[in-house]
Amino acid sequence: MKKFFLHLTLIISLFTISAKAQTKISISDLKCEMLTNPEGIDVLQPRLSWKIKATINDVKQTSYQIIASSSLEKLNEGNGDLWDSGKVESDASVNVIYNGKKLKDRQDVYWNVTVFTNKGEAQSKETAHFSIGISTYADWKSTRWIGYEKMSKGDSISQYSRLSARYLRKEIDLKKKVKSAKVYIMGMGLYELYINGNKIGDQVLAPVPTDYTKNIKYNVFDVTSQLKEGKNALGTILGNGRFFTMRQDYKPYKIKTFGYPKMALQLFVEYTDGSKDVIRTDDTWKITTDGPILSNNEYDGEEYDARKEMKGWNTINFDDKKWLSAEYVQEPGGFYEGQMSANMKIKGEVKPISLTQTPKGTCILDMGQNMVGWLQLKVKGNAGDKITMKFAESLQPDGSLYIANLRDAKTTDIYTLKGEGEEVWEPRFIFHGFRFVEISGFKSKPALENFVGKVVYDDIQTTGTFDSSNPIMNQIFKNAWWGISGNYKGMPIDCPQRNERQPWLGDRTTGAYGESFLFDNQTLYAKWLDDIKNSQTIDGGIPDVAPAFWRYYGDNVTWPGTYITVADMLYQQFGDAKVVEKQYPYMKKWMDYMEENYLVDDIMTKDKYGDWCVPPELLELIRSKDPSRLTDGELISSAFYYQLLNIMKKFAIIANTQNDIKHYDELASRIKKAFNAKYFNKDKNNYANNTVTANLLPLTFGMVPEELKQKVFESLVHEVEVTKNGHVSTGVIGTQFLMRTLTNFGRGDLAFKLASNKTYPSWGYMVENGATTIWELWNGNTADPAMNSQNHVMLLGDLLIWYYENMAGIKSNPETPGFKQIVMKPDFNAGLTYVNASYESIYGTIKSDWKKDKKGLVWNITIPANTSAIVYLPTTNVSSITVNKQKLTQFSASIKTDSNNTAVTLPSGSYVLNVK
Ligand code: RAM
Repeated sequence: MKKFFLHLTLIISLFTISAKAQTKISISDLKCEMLTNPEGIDVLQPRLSWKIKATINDVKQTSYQIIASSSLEKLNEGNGDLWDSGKVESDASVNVIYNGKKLKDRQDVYWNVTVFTNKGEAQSKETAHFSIGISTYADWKSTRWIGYEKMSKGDSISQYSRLSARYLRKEIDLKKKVKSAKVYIMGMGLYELYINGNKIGDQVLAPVPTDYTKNIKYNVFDVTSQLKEGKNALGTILGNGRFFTMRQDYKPYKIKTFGYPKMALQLFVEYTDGSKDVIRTDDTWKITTDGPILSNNEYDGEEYDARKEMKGWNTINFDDKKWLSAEYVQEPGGFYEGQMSANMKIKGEVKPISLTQTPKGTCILDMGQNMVGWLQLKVKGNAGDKITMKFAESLQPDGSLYIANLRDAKTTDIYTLKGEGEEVWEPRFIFHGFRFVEISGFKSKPALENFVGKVVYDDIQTTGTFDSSNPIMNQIFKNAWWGISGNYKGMPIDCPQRNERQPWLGDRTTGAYGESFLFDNQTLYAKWLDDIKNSQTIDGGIPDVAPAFWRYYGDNVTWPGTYITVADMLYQQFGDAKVVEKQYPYMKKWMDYMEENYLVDDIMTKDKYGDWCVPPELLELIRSKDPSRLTDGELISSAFYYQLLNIMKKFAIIANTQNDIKHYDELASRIKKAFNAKYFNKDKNNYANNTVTANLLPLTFGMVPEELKQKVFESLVHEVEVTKNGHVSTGVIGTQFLMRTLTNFGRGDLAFKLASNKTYPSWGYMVENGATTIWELWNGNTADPAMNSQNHVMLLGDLLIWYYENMAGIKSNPETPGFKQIVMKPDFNAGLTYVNASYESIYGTIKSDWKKDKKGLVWNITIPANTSAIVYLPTTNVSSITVNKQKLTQFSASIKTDSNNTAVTLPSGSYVLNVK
């Protein structure tokens, strides 16, 4: 009797656990190759990922089963005609490689997954879908590139080149009922696509820019619902983007040009009876340059004459007799690739906060935020009235626009009215970086309601939130968010406002890593690494700007080295080993090239930018000339190269080229030796001229002999704390490591001082002086305008990494990349009294919310399902710690203490930790 009872209990409790679990576990996000646009995937073995969400603690995946089908019907029937993985015993829930039937070009794949966990099983609620792109050139061969390779009235090639947008159209007759249809478009530089008058997709400024002589991205859209049996109209508008870049014709040697805008498109239609049709660009398409977009140029702005609108141009039965036949034009030259990263989108709106009349009779509009995008205009008036909008980041003391720092960019949009009641307009092929707009042409004073700011950046998710007890740090975080997002333009650019806007490598060396906490930037940076690879010279050289729209092939370590550090970021933060394998041969080639050409007596002798943009001796300078502020270039390049060798050692294991390790190892120890011999001052325990950067680099990279580390650190601290009175003295190089190294060596309080400073030079000084983004220069409010953008992200250094890893305590364990295990070790004593932060990792949301007062510490944390965390509590008194109101000692067996902390490994779930 007794036995039976026991048995029964067991069954019941088992049953309750699994029944509970069934309702509490779900799979929220299914992802394939981390794509935003799941059409036109460019790999035949995509990686599949899913996130398990659970409201119960301690959920670990034990196995999974993926079903992939060629149609939704088949998938719903459980028929995995492409792939049924069977039940695979594995805890892998991210980057699982598709291993089913060989996928064909343009094939649709529908998939779902069932996960089995220690707490029950769950099936994905959503169905994921992707389609394969076009892998062969043969498929495109009979599709012709078309365009119009001449200038029209009003166009010019000059310092401020002008070119009117191209409008193209084609009517097609579909004889039968459409079952499915996909369109593949390469519209260079920028395109908008319409079918029967409707815009296809919500992307703007598409596609992402590349060096079009190397590779060209096509976009894919499912347009089944847009087409009907009978006549249909296809229409496109082509803008200049980075293709027609004849602007600044005074520097032809520097700025790469590609020619006039052009396009290639193919539309694949399948009818309900199974037959198929392909519509391709050819010379039966019609073209005109005589539309309303008179000029469109990223730097100078867009001009639009609404009187020239061609009503119905993108619908059927439009009279296009006056249009020309499209010309066959040359292919741009690059390979055709499916675009795997996000296009830009209008991601938000900003309402202006004030409108002030100027003595000139114009108005100054204040958006209240330095933003990137454009202004939507609402206006009533007569045909021919002109509204002019000039964009700038700040104002002069007299209230007029400050435009000196834009250099020769005109940043002006002009709208000419058609005079038909209320007219609403916004540009299509340009963007501006601005807070203020000077508006002229209104007959009477406009109202705030006439304008809306459109915030434009890559369509990627914001993944991080951060709030703390320090208002300055919180405002810096917001400014960083605006700066980073605004400079995501299908590639990371340096600034969005002046006549530059280039993807400079050195601005992102460590920045990309900090940014990855705020944005899901995986596909953006994976694409950028391809841009960098494609810009490599035959010898192995990597430029400072990639795509190399500006030709800077000067060779140095710090800017090109970003190629390697960004790959490392993708590995650490997203667990992306595939990107490392892919880029490895080219990274190695560059490392070898630098070694062969510039390593002399084990010192890397080539540097170009030094510690770029240190706070200068005079507030109006851009660059310091004072030798005591500058760090030796060869010291910087040697230390950096040493660090890159260490990353390459790790990569060699991932890429399975282990023979390289020995070489990297030997070279690294030679460089370390030569470096210490050359730069270490034995008598003073510091390096070279004792700048912060000179001491910081060898300390951070592990080049300082063990027994001297503490002494060198003391030299560094003395410089920061005493000589510089608790202020930064570093530029783009040193600032990348400053905050973490101070904290890791036990001076989190000094790092906190730097982060919360309001006096010059500091990030807080920017905030105090009205910055709503991050400046290019520490002295951005006083420096020479020749190089002084108010929206640059490079001086962030490692600040954001420090916010997350050291203040919130959200860090991926380097042993388990991609946050499979999280290290939660906030520095509770640095100076903050609370932090509330979250990060959406590839496994799910990580939260850290702590508060410290006289009564002790309360810390709420969330660890995503299928991960774990090592959690550090700032006490050695284990009995003072509770977890969910239970004594820690009763809660967990995996407790370790060191001289300051108690560490416990916790499985997934939400916990309230208390230290009394
Ligand atoms: C300037 C830009 C950029 C920087 C280069 C070296 O043109 O500000 O950010 O990387 O210089």
